[in-house]
Amino acid sequence: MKIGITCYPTVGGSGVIATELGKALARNGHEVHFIASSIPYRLDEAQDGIYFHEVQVNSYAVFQYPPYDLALASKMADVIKQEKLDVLHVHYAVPHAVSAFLASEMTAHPVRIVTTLHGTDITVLGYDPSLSDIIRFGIERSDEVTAVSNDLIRQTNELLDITKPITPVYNFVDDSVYYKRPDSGLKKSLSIPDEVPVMTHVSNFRKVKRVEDVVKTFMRVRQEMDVRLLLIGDGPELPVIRAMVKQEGLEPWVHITGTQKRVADLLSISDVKLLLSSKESFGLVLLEAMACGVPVIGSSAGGIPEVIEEGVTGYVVPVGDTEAAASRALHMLANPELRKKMGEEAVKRTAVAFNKQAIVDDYVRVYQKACSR
Ligand code: GMT
Repeated sequence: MKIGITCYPTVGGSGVIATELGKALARNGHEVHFIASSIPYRLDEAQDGIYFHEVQVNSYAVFQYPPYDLALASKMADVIKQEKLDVLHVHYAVPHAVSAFLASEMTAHPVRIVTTLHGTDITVLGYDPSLSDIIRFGIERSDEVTAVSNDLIRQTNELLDITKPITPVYNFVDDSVYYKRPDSGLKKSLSIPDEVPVMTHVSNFRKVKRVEDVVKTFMRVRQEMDVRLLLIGDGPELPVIRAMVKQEGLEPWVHITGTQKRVADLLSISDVKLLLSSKESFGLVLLEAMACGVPVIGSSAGGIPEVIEEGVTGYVVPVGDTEAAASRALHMLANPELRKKMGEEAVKRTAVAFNKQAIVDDYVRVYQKACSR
């Protein structure tokens, strides 16, 4: 098949999934055309069967805002015509599904539109009455729609009153990147003694991630045992978290690493991973940790309970309940055998329930269904 893929190219779960999916599709013999405003972050190596079409957004004086959605639609229409795409798979309903609809109207070639919902387009923008009609339009004009968790489907139906069936297709993790690696001196380089356990959080430090709850959980655990905290990633809340760490006098025990390419190495020296968000349609970072053999503690938000098998690969705690998160973390960290067992179960679960090839095949079935219409 000839497949176009549009995603946000920046660091973030939706871009990671879109890019890894495109790479896997090309390896399986499909021709994949990425259409985005810059080369997606994970598309760092040349690969047969992969093409990139850059969307250039010009900023003319008459425009108050650069017209990304129109430039994207216009580029999509060009690529559909030139490459005779069978499917255009867009990640995010707004603006991408709407641009895709516009592009398909601009060309006579019968391309099928597949839209994947990742979360923020529904759980944040869906609450904005000025946007809900256009999000619904983007979804309803797509030939097939998928969402990354059952909870996201429930929220989409509830918030937007959607009647169109939405297929759940979970996220996956690449186990050739995310696996438990031997510690080649990383703990030492961070001045963390071998026997001291490590708690880790990875995110884009947006408000919804509630990183202050991670720090509070860590402080509570620290009252009982020696432990370190790794904060990986960057985003608007990082200065607030940095200030909190300083004010609480936690600097010697908290390592703020910023955005990292060596996430799998950092996860491999971690003993527990925390994701305590108020909204989270899936939580790809949980899967990345689980694949590295790290048990996880997540909040009960959105799709997180679909990722964690309660009591087997980690624990789910109510949003905002840092006492519960700390008690679960202490229970795990004080029982190395339990922690190890949960880590092993986590690796198994990622390989079975979130298997990359199986999920890539699920997407191909969705494309075939769209094309058979
Ligand atoms: O979490 C973010 O802020 C980034 C966002 C994105 O666009 O990458 O993540 C969303 O999509 C990921 C991939 O499907 C999911 O794993 C995240 O849970 C989801 N984020 C939210 O729902 C807040």
